[in-house]
Amino acid sequence: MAQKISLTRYLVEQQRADGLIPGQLRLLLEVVARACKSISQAVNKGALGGVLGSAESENVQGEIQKKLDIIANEVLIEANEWGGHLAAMASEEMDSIHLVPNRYPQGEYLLLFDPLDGSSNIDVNVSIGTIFSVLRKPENGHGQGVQESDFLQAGSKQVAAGYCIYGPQTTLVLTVGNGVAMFTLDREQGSFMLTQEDIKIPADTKEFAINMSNMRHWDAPVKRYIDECLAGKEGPRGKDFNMRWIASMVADVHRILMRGGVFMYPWDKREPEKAGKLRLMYEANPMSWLVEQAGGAATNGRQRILDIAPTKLHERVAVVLGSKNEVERLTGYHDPL
Ligand code: AHM
Ligand code: MG
Repeated sequence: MAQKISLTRYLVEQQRADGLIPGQLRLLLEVVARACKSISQAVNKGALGGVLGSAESENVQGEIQKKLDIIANEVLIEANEWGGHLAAMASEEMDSIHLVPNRYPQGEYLLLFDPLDGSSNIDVNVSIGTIFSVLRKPENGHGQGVQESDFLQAGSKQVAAGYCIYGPQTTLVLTVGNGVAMFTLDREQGSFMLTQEDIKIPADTKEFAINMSNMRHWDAPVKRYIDECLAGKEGPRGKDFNMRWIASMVADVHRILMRGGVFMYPWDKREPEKAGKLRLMYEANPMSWLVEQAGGAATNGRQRILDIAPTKLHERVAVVLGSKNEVERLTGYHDPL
């Protein structure tokens, strides 16, 4: 039987092989994985752990927080504060950045996360997940400690990105820029074990994911694309399409990494001043990099997501990602920038 490879061993071997993972980054990824294990335990306990339901507070996006949103956020902060690998963190659940307290050594990385994505699925026992993105702290000219502006780097500057999905299995999916690897949590051993390497998304698909209830609010290119899919064999695409919408981006992206598909959360007329629902820095950027590393594509309809220069921490963005040929088709339906 082939030898099983733990996440720890995988990271050590990556560090040795091509230096893609410096020591501090390896420690960071181990700590994030440990935090995800602990979030997975809380998610698993559900009602028995008293973790379900609303926390009756609001985050900076004006969304009601669930108890597990707050628990997951605290787990990630506490796990990452003291190891010396980070300079600061940012989260969907915190208005502003969280600096590593002075009593701990400062590291050279910045960590961004959506501690528990798919919040509307928490109380109904449907897959949810943690999404994370790692940037290097820039050499800043402002001569002060880390500031929010230090986080405002394009997604192409990420040095690691991934997610952990809490579903029938707990699975960590990771890239450090040389492909996408997947690790499944072995609960008896307490470790993430490598279960798939070099994941590839097929360029073509017959499956799309979009919240169809928003159809009347979409822009013409998105309407056209979906209308053509719905027309099936008799329509211009000449094939029947299937639809999935889990309402947890982690679960929808995971399916796309496993078997292809296209995921869309486009701009819509409900809140025209917002570019989209999803957040650029800790949702769209890490997912876009994973998808590109798996041979797929990710745009906001007009532009490659990883090229967008962010202007604020909680910036929103329209998202089209997944199988390359479908993403290119829908992007082609939009007017160029
Ligand atoms: P969240 O981070 O507050 O959970 O919101 C993001 C989620 C995504 O996971 C998912 O794709 C989307 O919101 C679902 O939105 P909707 O309920 O509008 O379909
Ligand atoms: Mg989210």
